[in-house]
Amino acid sequence: MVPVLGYWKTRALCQAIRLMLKYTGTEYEEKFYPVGDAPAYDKSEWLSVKFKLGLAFPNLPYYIDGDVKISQSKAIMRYLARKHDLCGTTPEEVIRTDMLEYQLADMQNAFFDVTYEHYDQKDSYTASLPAKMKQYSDFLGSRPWFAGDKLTYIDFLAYEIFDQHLCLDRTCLDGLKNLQAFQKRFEDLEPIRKYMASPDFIRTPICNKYAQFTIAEGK
Ligand SMILES: N[C@@H](CCC(=O)N[C@@H](CS)C(=O)NCC(=O)O)C(=O)O
Repeated sequence: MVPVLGYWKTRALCQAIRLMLKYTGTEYEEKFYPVGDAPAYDKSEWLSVKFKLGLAFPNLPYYIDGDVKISQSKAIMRYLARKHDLCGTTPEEVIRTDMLEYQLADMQNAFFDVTYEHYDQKDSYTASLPAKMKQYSDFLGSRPWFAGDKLTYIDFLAYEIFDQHLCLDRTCLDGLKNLQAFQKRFEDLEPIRKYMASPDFIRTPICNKYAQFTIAEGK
């Protein structure tokens, strides 16, 4: 049986996992849980199985690979990274991936806070982005990838979170040439290029139906 990835049919927390699965050529099945229309946003298909899948902490996304049952998006990414040698190896690389994982997770939470709960704060949020993005730019410096010379799982997360931010504010990487080059370098990875050109690729929506942000406002 191939592994199963369960999530909504959105990018949100799952897309970086999909990118890793496609990059590593992993065969998997994707289980998309539908969400009904407003005002009820019926999630009964997910809720009817949520506590029956054997997950210790039932949530979406989940990844079930035989006896291995994982929730928490970053734990799924680390599992795949260990399997496919996409972890940092030197102490410096490990510190860089650890630090960036938590930094990006904070940023992802802030993005969802604005897009789902406080869209009235969008302008102040986007105004704060140049300073935040400059920190990532300085951290990357002249390295090709965030850990150093080698691609790691953290690059999948960074690429995806930067791209989601570009959809919210297409100017947020302006002037940051190394981050723009990083995004392009990632998109040019052969399996990623193929995936993005395939009908399987989910470009939109980023957020679920009940978010206040819609992709129409992005690119
Ligand atoms: N920290 C968790 C957050 C998971 C989460 O909030 N999942 C949302 C989707 S973005 C959800 O709808 N979960 C289903 C549920 O709460 O039943 C992760 O990174 O996986």
